[in-house]
Amino acid sequence: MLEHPVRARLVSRDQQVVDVSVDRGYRPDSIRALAGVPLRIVFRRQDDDACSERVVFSEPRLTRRLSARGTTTIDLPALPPGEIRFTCGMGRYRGRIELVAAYGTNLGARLRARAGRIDGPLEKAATLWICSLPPIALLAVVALDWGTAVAAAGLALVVWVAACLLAARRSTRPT
Ligand SMILES: [Cu+2]
Repeated sequence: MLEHPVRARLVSRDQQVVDVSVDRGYRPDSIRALAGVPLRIVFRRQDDDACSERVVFSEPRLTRRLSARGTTTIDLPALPPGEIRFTCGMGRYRGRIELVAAYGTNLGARLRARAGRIDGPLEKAATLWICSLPPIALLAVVALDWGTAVAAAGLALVVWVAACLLAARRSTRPT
């Protein structure tokens, strides 16, 4: 089963490392790492299962024998963004590595960055409105009924559009 991805540790500008324990499956079985930076995977085998003896990578295609009850280091070169899958010899145990160009920031920072790139007042108003929906929904759950929440959302939309149009007019007015 896929768990929440574990990030590889960036130990230097050109080396990232992740430890994977092998015990009738891989833990973690979902890894996130940076594209363009060589990745070292240290497999630590903790079972005698014949299944765990070999690990097969999809990209680059390679097969390695994992030493019994010890560690095996596999170095992957710098790779482009994408997904690498690794399995045991028979494909029963599975893991994946997601190679990303950069680690995502939190949702708030992404929304702010997006809002900063929006030009038109109507687009800005729409974005602000969408951002104000979660608190309105929360308010509806806590205090109001859904009819009031819809009215509040509608009112918020009108207010945002009016405010953004006003702000746009003010900023384009010659001084
Ligand atoms: Cu197997």
